[in-house]
Amino acid sequence: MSDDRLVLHGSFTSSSSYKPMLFLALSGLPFSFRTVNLKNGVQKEAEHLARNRYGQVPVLQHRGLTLVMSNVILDYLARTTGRFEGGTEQEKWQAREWLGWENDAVVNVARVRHFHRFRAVDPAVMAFFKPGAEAALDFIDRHLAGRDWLVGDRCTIADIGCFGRMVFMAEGGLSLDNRPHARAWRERIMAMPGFALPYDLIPKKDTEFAGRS
Ligand SMILES: N[C@@H](CCC(=O)N[C@@H](CS)C(=O)NCC(=O)O)C(=O)O
Repeated sequence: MSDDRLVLHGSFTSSSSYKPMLFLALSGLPFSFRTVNLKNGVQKEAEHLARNRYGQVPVLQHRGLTLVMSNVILDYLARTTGRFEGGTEQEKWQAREWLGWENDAVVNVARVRHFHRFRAVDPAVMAFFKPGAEAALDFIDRHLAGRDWLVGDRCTIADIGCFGRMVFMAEGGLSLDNRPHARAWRERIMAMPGFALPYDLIPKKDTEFAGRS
């Protein structure tokens, strides 16, 4: 396979995998998807650890490079394709600032969902993480009052990163029902060409995506 082809390793249950997957789907770029079965622990096997020392997904391989961490991958994809970049130099940095915040705050939404869906935890643990998750959703809702996108006047990697990480929120008992600005933003993202939700987008087996022009 040409090393110019983007190869994404991920899992259909993973919000971190969904983030770059959504970028690629919205961009209409061709790429190869390689599934990593998290349930069977494939992420901890030597072959995958050679790609990702942390034993996690996602991983992006491109032009001889191996990239891990979903926000690093979004940064790389925006830089190399020019898609979903901020409109000005300041906005490019702001988009990355949101990704940094996302990794501190929106990740709590993913944790709450993880505890609900995959690993029962002591109620005290849930009580610790849930307010952080709700606060992250409130923060996004407040920021979006009077604006369409998190940064500037267009959809950027900030929107893809934050939305992507919170996408499974209903599985964690969280919602945007009382967050009208965030709800309208989600509808805006979902109306974009190429959009699909994770279970419709991320395959359970290795797949070649042709892309669209
Ligand atoms: N900070 C990392 C988090 C990656 C992560 O937590 N991946 C999860 C799936 S969403 C994973 O691989 N879990 C399996 C494991 O840790 O064994 C990123 O943004 O890529």
